[in-house]
Amino acid sequence: MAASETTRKIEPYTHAAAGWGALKQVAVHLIKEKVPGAHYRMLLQQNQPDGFDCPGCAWPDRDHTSSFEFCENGVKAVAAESTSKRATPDLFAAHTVAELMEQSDYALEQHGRLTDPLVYDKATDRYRKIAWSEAFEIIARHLHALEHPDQASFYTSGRTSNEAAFLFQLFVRAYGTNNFPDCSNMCHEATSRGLPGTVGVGKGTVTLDDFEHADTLLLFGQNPATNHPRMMGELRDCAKRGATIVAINPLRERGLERFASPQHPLDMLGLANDRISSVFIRPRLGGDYALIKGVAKHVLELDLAAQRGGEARVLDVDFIARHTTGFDAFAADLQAEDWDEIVAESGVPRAEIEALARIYAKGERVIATWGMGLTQHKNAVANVQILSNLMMMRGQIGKRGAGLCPVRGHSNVQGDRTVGIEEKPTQAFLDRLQKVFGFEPPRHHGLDVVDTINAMLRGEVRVFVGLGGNFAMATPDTPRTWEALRACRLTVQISTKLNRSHLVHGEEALILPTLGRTEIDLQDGVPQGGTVEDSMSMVHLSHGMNRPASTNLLSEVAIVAGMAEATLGKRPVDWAWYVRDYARIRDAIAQVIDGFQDYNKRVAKPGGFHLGVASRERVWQTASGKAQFIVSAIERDTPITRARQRHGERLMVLTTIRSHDQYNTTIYAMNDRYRGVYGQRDILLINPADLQKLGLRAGERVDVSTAWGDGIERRIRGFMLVEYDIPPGCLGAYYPETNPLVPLDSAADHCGTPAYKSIPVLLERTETKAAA
Ligand SMILES: Nc1nc2c(c(=O)[nH]1)N[C@H]1C(S)=C(S)[C@@H](COP(=O)(O)OP(=O)(O)OC[C@H]3O[C@@H](n4cnc5c(=O)[nH]c(N)nc54)[C@H](O)[C@@H]3O)O[C@H]1N2
Ligand SMILES: Nc1nc2c(c(=O)[nH]1)N[C@H]1C(S)=C(S)[C@@H](COP(=O)(O)OP(=O)(O)OC[C@H]3O[C@@H](n4cnc5c(=O)[nH]c(N)nc54)[C@H](O)[C@@H]3O)O[C@H]1N2
Ligand SMILES: [Mo]
Repeated sequence: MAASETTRKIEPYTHAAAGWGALKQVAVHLIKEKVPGAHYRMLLQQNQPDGFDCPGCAWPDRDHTSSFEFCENGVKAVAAESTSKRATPDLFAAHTVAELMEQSDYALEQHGRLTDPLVYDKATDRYRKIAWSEAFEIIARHLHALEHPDQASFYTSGRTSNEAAFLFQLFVRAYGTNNFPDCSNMCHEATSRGLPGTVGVGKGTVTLDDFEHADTLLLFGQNPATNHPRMMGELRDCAKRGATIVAINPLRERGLERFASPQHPLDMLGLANDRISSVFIRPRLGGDYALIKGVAKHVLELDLAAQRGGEARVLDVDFIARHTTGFDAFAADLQAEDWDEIVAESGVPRAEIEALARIYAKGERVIATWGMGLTQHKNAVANVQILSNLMMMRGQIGKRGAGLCPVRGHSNVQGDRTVGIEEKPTQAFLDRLQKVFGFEPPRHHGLDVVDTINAMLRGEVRVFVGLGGNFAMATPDTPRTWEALRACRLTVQISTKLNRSHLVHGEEALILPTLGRTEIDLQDGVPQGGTVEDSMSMVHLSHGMNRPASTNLLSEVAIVAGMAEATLGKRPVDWAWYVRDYARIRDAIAQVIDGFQDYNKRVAKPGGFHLGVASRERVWQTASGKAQFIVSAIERDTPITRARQRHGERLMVLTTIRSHDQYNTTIYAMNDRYRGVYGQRDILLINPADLQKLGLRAGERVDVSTAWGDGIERRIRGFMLVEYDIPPGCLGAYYPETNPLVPLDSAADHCGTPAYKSIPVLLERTETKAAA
């Protein structure tokens, strides 16, 4: 088991990120997953023009045709999928669900790939093999039995291809609901909802080419050496070119400081300067909004000073006049903001905020990137919008080498939204669906992730279908989410590997095993490709190369079509006809969604095509037709400030983050190399001053409970304290073990994302010695 693979230890990591350590880990993971030698060849095809798209992150591919871009965590993602281990019906015959529930999440995934469709048998508490046709009929029977289609909810995780996602939304809307919770609701939703208000499009405005021309990079709340390792190539090249790189992160992440590229021999030999960030700014958790506001305020002050001194303006007055509205109100709000408040709320000294403002103001071509550190807070939408405001002050949007760069998570999370996985579809999109397919789609908005859980708890959603993902573990308030799933009449999970969501199920339950992206998908004897859209709106085709893990797997496209046909017959389309050739689905997408004209032709070109983002061209699809400065305030009354009033200085704020050896809820191993944590995940990062203040010692075990004040006890037990360079009052721990602490109603304003990165908590020494 896990812990025996590496002994528990805490040992600070002193090398540059990546380097030899990364190469060594690749071998470790290929061997552990017993990846067949014949499959190694495919690693060279990862992100190559005629290869497959890495199922890891959404960072775009460099347009290189010969050299192989090495990525440790990409290899782990591929190794996890092309493992030779199998979770066959025998496994489920040998163990009841209750027994499997005793196994760790790590152990569950280690059973390997699912091989056959399975149905839950209540009498024996076991899953047993079932025919595909029978499985589809069970789904149809349940969907028909509902009084209203809104009593079913259809989740999508972001690995699903455009083709499968488009067919899924067509099926679900033809069935009659817009209930499309998706992983994006928990991820970059603040970006997708926040940016349309400022620049008109909920996507980033840069491409990789811009990184080659930027002179300044501001990296907010992301950990690329672990979560987007291929981004490190761009950061390294920018650093070598002399660009100024600023990391804004409460944790001093190793990979943001030093990085040795396995692509470059001098780096590997330690002969090159491996510095990444020139400046590190460390706000307290959730302090980014106040920090960015402070930077904007000082940019205004610098501009006034420049005017007084007769120097060149700091603001891009031409851009502001021609392209924006609302600047005066924004400027007035900045002027009225109090510096003491900014410093207190951000946790950053005024001198540092002013220094950051000077760096930003000096930059001719600035890119701002951001990850979950900005989007998983109560004020996440305000975070994204004020960053957009800041960039607009100097016209840093829609010019070469500059722009907004949200760094998405799942490899096709952006594409899934583009092709219609959206619980709040526009009327224009629905009109097009209606016109092309001749049915009346539901017009009212559907449920997102948190809404779905609440509706299940109220008995209003009775059927759940998950196209990928691990809903039971990724979502907040774990005990309540489990109660919600268990209250369903039917839960269906379309998955590659066994996970907790298969074990926390409804009265009836199905597991439908699917092909992964690395596998050959044959339809009518012809290999099919699937398309994905990366974080920079590049759409490309991906072809699997490995033999499928089992002969009884169906592609996601075929599974969606199977459910649709069993439920709706040939209405509104002949589903099987689409399955025979995915190019037909792409033609349908092109008819419904702008930007996809000649889809098949354009995607056949190596590297694919850019989907076009209006804001990148300085075309503003907002209400005013201009980019809009949005005024918002530092919030003074939040769940955290209220908890602090109740608990005083004992109150701590917890952020939940990814280790280096996990992919979301999939745990590859128990280590977090760059943070120096080995053989364990039940740890809590804490500042030494807080240990002293709370009368605790490093190495001791504590219980963590949420200070929410709603009478519900939310507690995790026996977490070991690890002294760490993290701002006072802040704690860090791994997701998903910490999800029981996140209240369902602790969600971001205007977008509903759970506030996974600012949980008010209290610590107590764990009572029993047994936990250690
Ligand atoms: N190997 C691997 N790759 C992945 C994933 C994975 O699990 N493993 N997950 C994928 C997915 S779905 C996603 S969304 C991305 C996630 O990629 P990231 O956004 O990098 O993910 P996280 O680990 O959640 O945390 C991000 C960083 O935010 C910082 N942070 C926490 N709170 C705050 C805050 O209040 N302010 C600021 N400024 N920073 C803060 C943390 O210290 C951490 O460095 O990665 C994707 N890629
Ligand atoms: N506390 C806390 N919670 C969080 C976060 C956090 O930072 N902190 N991050 C949130 C974020 S950003 C996200 S994106 C969500 C992630 O939420 P999800 O996307 O729901 O979770 P994953 O862990 O990525 O899903 C893993 C499962 O997907 C299945 N799978 C893998 N590949 C495929 C495939 O090709 N097809 C199909 N059908 N199934 C496949 C496997 O069975 C695997 O067990 O979690 C969120 N939850
Ligand atoms: Mo994500």
